Amino acid sequence: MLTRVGSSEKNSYGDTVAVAFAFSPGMEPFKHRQTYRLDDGVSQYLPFRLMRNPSFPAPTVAPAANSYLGLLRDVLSGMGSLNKAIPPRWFYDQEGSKLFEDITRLPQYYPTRCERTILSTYIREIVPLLGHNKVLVEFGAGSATKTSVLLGNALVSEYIAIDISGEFLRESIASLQAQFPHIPMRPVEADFLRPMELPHTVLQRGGIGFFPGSTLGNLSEAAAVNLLRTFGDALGHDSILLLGVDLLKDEAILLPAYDDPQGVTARFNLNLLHRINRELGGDIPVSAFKHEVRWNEGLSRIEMHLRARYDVQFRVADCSFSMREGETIHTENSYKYTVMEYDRLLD
Ligand code: AVI
Repeated sequence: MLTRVGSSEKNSYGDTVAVAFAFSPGMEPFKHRQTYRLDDGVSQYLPFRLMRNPSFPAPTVAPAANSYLGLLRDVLSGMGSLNKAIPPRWFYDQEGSKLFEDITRLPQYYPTRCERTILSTYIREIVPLLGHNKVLVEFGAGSATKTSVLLGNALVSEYIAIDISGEFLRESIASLQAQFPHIPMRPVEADFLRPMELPHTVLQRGGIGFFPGSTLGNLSEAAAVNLLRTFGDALGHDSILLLGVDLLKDEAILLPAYDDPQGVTARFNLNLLHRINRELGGDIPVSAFKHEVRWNEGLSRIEMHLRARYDVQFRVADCSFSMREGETIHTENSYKYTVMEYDRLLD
């Protein structure tokens, strides 16, 4: 069932959902909210939020792309820690981006399907809220498959697609451009987690930030709040953010979504080791590792790890590492929010 969540409706967990808030001007970026969610009976639902942004200064820091040094720093520091971990943004090289697209088509991976349904069902209601002739800015655009729903219905003056995986992004934008030849499009290879300066047209005309896919859920709460502030800064005065976040649901739905029997998510996770070998001259024996998914109830998050099947030693960029059987490299968190927690995050 699709619902627009009003200010006093109950969700299936019984808590009240509030959608309109007033913040101190200039203190918090996003003021007015509207939520759309999908509840298909097995608590598979996911909201979109529309938020309006009051006045904000624009930062001047340049974006950092998918750099060798960034990968080297994160791998050496993450592998040198007591609890080994590598940030999930390094999943998305050309191969990883393709594997992620395969994940989004898996029957077990519900978020992409749910979001598309919400967007296309409510597009007539969403479009007037977006205004006219603003610049659409998608953060982490990837294959930009949901964007065509917005581009085909909203009146936007330009489309800027930001993604860390440049080659993959350029290919996706080329096919989107063929579909919408009248809309100027700009692919920008950048890490949207860093403060960024967007083309001046965004500040002139106002921006519509588009951040679907529940990528916000891959960040800790503090990092998620920082990111929303970064978006507010980059989009500037009188902008809007359309945001998709996955909600808490049953473990029986969550686990197969991240550990599909077809092994696609396992290949996605293990590709990180192949990438390290390829790009940092590593000799990690990839077959010594297996994909592991855990539901961390206390922290309300899915965790992905790479578990050593046996004691293993390897080198990366002339540094030696050893891991004991059963030891893991923590590669991703995917937080699942209740509507109340999500609202608190936005507050
Ligand atoms: C990109 N991100 C929101 C996905 C998620 O669901 O956390 C990444 C992913 N990892 C495994 N499957 C999908």
